[in-house]
Parts: sequence; structure tokens; C-alpha cells
Amino acid sequence: YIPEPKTAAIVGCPFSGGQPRAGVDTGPIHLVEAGLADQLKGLGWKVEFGGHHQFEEIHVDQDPPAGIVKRPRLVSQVTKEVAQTVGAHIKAGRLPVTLGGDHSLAVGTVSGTLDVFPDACLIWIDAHADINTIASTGSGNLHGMPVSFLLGLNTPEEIRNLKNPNISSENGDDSAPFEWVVPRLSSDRLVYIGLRDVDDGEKKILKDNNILAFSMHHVDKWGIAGVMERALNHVCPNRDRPIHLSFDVDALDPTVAPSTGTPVRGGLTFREGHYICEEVYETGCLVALDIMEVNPSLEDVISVNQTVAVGCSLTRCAMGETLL
Ligand code: 5AB
Ligand code: MN
Ligand code: MN
Ligand code: MN
Repeated sequence: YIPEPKTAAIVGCPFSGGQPRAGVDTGPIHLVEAGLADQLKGLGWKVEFGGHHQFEEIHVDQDPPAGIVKRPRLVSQVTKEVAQTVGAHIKAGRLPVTLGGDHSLAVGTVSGTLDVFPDACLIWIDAHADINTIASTGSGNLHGMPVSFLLGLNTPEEIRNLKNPNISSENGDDSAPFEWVVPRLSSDRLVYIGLRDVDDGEKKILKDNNILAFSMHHVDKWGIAGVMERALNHVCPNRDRPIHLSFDVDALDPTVAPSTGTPVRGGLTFREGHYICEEVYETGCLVALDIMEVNPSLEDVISVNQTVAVGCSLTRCAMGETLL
């Protein structure tokens, strides 16, 4: 049994280095300005927010692609800091609510959770599987790869090769990007919901590793209630394992969450998305939450406000808001 933390900590991560489009770094700023902290206080939570994370920039010249993998040093450094922050909040009995920013941040958030709760499970809500490996990625964008690092699907040699031999770090740290990640997630403690744009290489990875994934086809077939029941029974059968919920707003249909970098038609409805969060809350097992990929620089002001409002209401539902 995991006691529900009475205190939440908002971890604002204005970071866009895991993908090419500017603007996703302002997502957390908009979510906080929309009043998220007060909304959670209204649900009875104590809320800590000490300002958004200030990440040290690594100049592009000092961070060339490794093969096609872009910004490996920057993303590794930022996610390492996020892991420490998230882990520290959980240890102190707080529920970290990480606001992205792009989804590469989840290398950090989930690592932070697993540092404290190695038996935690991961519920990943997304149009995409974000499980590309160093070998399989077609884009080189790290927001499409976080799960592969968490599961340890890249070989030590592939990770070693992310290090550019011509670039040495100031502090004599000789480690390669992402060498700090301890791949503690096991494939049977991971479940996906909302998938509809999965690369061929990713489909093979999902199959080879026997990972449970519910695409939009399954949502149509069994309804969101049927999918959630199956998903929870798989990763948290006795409702006694810590749950990390990582929610990419592009899981929602673009009519519901238009302002995101990689929208895909045919997504979750407003209610389906919120139902997922309500069900996770009801388990009493939620220990960490990510709301990712809100990009307020995309689409018109009405769409931006709508997407930001949805990010806030998903968060509220995962933290106890009920309709009645
Ligand atoms: B997101 C793609 N699979 O690897 C890739 O938005 C898209 O965090 C990744 O889910 C989308 O670049 C990443 C084509
Ligand atoms: Mn996505
Ligand atoms: Mn994602
Ligand atoms: Mn995206």
C-alpha cells in the first residue's frame, strides 16, 4: 500500500532539446500561468512550486549529433537533473507533477521514480511508442526514444558511442550521454494506451519484448473502460504497485489537444483521456505524473488555450477531481 502523498511538487521543465520544434519549452510556463497550482490546492493538495527548472545550455557546437541522434549531451544532462529532482520529491513524500517540455524528459522522470520505487510500473499514454533505439531511430529525435533507455534496449557499446571523442567536458567527466541511466524498467511493467503512429522498427521492438500496447483500435473495440481494466490488471494486478503515469497530450485527438508538435488524427476523446487519469487516481497508487508535449507556439490562441486547459484538467483528474 502506498499512502497518497498529500503534497504535490510541480516540476516545470521548459525544455525542447529532444525534438526540433521551438516552443514546447514554454508549455510548462503556460500550464502554471493557467493556475494549475491553485487548481490542485482546490482539490486539497499542498502544492510546492519553486519556479521552473533552469537548465544549463550546452552549445550546439559542443553537442554534435552522434550518428543521427541529436543533442545527446544536452538531453542526457537535463534528464539526469530531472531524475534527481523527481527522485528527491518522491523520497520526501511528495507527488512530482512534471510539466514538459518534450517527452525526452521522461528518461529523467521515470528514472527518478524507479530510483525510489524499483518495482514501479509505467503507464504511457501517447500516439507514439517513443521506444526507438539508437539503432532504430529514423529521426534521431530523442523524444521518440526515452522508453528504449529506460528498458535498457541499447547496448553499452551503442551508448558509449554517443560520446563524441573530440569533445571533452570541463569537469573531467568521461562518461557518455545516458550512461548514467540505470535501466530498471522491465517490459512487463510497461503498458501503452493510445498508439496510432508507431514506426516499423518500434513495432518489432514491442513484439520482441512482449510489451502490452493498446492502440486506438483497441480503444474502439473494448472502450476506454475495458482498455484501462486490462492495462491496470497487467501492470498493477493487485493495485499495490507504485504507478508512474506519463501522458503525452498528442495521445488526445488533435481536435482536443491541437497545440502539440506531432499531432496524429484519430486520437483519444476528451473524456477518454480524462477517464484514464481518473482510473489511475482511483488505484491510489500514483507516485509520479508527467504532462508532456504541450507546445503553445503551435496553432491559434484558441487552440493554445484549449490545449493548456486540457493539460490542467488531465492533471486534476489524475489527482482526485471527480465529476460528482
Ligand atoms: B513523442 C517518431 N516515432 O521517433 C520518431 O511526441 C515520432 O514524444 C516520435 O511521442 C514522437 O521521431 C515523439 C517518428
Ligand atoms: Mn507522442
Ligand atoms: Mn511522447
Ligand atoms: Mn510529440
